[in-house]
Amino acid sequence: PQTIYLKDYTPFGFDVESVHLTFDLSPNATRVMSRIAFAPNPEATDHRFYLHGKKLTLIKAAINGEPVRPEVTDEGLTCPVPDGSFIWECEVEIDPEGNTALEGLYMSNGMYCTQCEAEGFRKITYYPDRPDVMSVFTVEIKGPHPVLLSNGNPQVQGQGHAIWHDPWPKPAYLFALVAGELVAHSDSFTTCSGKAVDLNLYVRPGDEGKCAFGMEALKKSMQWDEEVYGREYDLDVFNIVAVDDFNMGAMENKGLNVFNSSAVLASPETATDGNFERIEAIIAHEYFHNWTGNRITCRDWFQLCLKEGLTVYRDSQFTSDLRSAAVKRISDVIDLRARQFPEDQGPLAHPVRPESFQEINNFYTATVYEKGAEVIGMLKRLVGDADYARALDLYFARHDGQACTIEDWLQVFEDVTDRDLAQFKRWYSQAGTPRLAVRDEWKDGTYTLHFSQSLPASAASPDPQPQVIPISVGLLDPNGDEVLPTRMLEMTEATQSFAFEGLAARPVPSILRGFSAPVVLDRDVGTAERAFLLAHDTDPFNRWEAGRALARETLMAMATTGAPAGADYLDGMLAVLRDADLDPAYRALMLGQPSQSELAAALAEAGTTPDPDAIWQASETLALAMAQHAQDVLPRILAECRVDGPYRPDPDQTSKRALGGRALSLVTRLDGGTQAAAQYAAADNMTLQLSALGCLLAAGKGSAEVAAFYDQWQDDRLVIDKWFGMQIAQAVPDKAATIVAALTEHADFNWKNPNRFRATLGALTMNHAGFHAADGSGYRLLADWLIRLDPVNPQTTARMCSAFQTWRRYDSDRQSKIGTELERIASTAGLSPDTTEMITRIRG
Ligand code: BAL
Ligand code: ZN
Repeated sequence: PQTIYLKDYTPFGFDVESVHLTFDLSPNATRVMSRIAFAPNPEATDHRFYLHGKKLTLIKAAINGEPVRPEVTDEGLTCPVPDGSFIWECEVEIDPEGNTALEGLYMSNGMYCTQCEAEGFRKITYYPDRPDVMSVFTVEIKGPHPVLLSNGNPQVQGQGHAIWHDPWPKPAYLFALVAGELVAHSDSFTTCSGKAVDLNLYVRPGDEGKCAFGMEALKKSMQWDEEVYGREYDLDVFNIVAVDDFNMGAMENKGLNVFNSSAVLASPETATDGNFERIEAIIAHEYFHNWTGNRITCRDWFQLCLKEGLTVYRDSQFTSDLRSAAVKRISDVIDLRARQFPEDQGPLAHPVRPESFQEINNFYTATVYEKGAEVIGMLKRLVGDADYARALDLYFARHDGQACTIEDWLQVFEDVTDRDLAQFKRWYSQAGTPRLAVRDEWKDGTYTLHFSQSLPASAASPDPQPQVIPISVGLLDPNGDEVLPTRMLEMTEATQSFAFEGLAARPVPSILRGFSAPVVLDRDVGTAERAFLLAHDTDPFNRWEAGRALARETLMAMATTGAPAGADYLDGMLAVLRDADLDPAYRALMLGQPSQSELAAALAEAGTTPDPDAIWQASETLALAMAQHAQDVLPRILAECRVDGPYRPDPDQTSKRALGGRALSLVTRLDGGTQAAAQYAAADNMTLQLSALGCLLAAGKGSAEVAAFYDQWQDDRLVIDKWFGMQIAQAVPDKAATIVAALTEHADFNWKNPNRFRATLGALTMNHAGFHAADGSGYRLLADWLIRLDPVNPQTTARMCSAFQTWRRYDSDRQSKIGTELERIASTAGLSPDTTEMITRIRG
């Protein structure tokens, strides 16, 4: 495979003035006719005419009406062209039904749909498939389907024929087409300037009852973007389509978002509170891309974080505004540590803006997305809210209609603030998670914090330099009262000290409040101080963090020395659980244990080889100890968390069910499942039904409920994904691979459907001790299935290879077993470039 470098960027030799596409749909022989107006790009020096194209059968081509015979390869074509402007016409044939990779134009349950980001458009027709080539598209669709959709506004809509015109210049990756027997859930939105926009959510017949929540989320997103970012919608219609077979969560195609059905369809009976919250966030994310991604796009794929980091940041602001900001922040940090930290600290580490890649699909990563969003959060913290708003206004005004870079993005902040952001830019160019060590000193009424930052050298950053780290700090006095409210320290040096004078007593510091930078904080803190912060910290994030650290430390001791559960942890948690003034969702997060994979990482960092079985056992033992410690209050908590009245996925009810779910899982450890079985039997919504099922399975019970659940939901594919996933999530370590193997024999294991594959094999990789079973059965099973899926769907295969990225943490026996599987995958004949790149990087 070829490596592409950021430094080699050159503009395309031609501008595309207009694109006219005609689709004659047929499952195995769709014809695509293109008529494209090219003109020499005055900013380019290389004027060779090259169009990308893959898996296309060229029928004919012409320039200015004269037939031509281009030179065609597997990747594209070249052709002599006249000087000046010219019209390119071309007809190709493609096979949507045979397209199992789900990239380009493909079929899902009889409907046609597309996925073009990043480089799928070249599987539809010959085109300069690069994000800096933007054009106005007109799309004509012919096919025997009641619904025929593309980007922009409809010009003609009739049976078997439609024409769509998108007036906004866009890159090809934002192209979309959908055709099928679909039904619409419709609504409308009036924008701030009084323009009416038709909103439609298209679904398969039978799914109409699962649209209302997504539609409300869309309207809230449209309103929020007007109010908070001053961004108004810019077409007459906004369409969303739900598709069952989809590699990603959703896609922001201009005016025609295509969604994985799991990211949009929801009803109280079939979706959990977590599903509803995720749907709200993804609808918002894709909608927000209309400005951050579509109106202003990326110059090249190295700049992916320009749109993704910013849009993730914007959707997190949206969720914080609609729901609890503290809960959202904590949830985001849990996710960052679970997905981004291992990436940043292992063989797949890359900068937020990578400088080279082989397969761009492998760079839709937690680093580009989530660390990319953290970087924007830091920038906002450094410049302040007012200057952030001014910089964003300037960004939209200056770059509307352009394909931009991170340099363009930082320049607007420099222009607005007169700050030099050269050092800040290292957050985009250096890979790895910085470690921030801190020690404190108390002398004569002055309290000093001495910080030092370090970043391990890596291939991407062989000579790492200090980064700008915003460190939010508050100080508490020994009574737990705040003596210094949150203040932001701006660290720019490798080592730097900050002094606080005039204090009556040595304070207790609360450092990195709100997780003000994506770093690992190293500080020797005693259990008593952690317990003090757990009880008193006024910063909700750091209060949670204190509990998390206590949990981590006690679990590490339990897993390595067999120590009993820590009393400070148990007492502190009990006090939190009892505190009815605290948001139940916040208490629920507090009660959650660090994941077993996070514990494995923490042990490895501390120089101890993690033992997955011992970690699993410690987690089980701690949960039982917590249940026993909280025994007296659990009935009251369960009663408090009962929700009367009809189900609503709003913050109030969701919060109660979150804490109720935690309480039930503790109670199940004491009563063996009596109350969980009762909740299962009485449940009238999926949140309660699924949480009860999970509790029963964790207790080694629930076989009757598993069978009943299947009988009840066998016709609902999204619920059956949960059925697969829950059995695997709750499998005990030594049975996990056997259970997964049995489930892959089930008639409903449609392994070509990415959701089902993820619900099964993906769930295995999340069951830490099960995946890392000492006999290697988990590794072998995953490798078997990755090898089978790769020729069918390289993108989903490559993504799941990251389950092996942490392999160097484990003992030599496990490393050897994983090494064998990596070798087996790598030596598979015809392995895709996607998977080849991932396995090569993971093996190092
Ligand atoms: N652009 C790919 C899907 C998303 O990030 O919204
Ligand atoms: Zn996105």
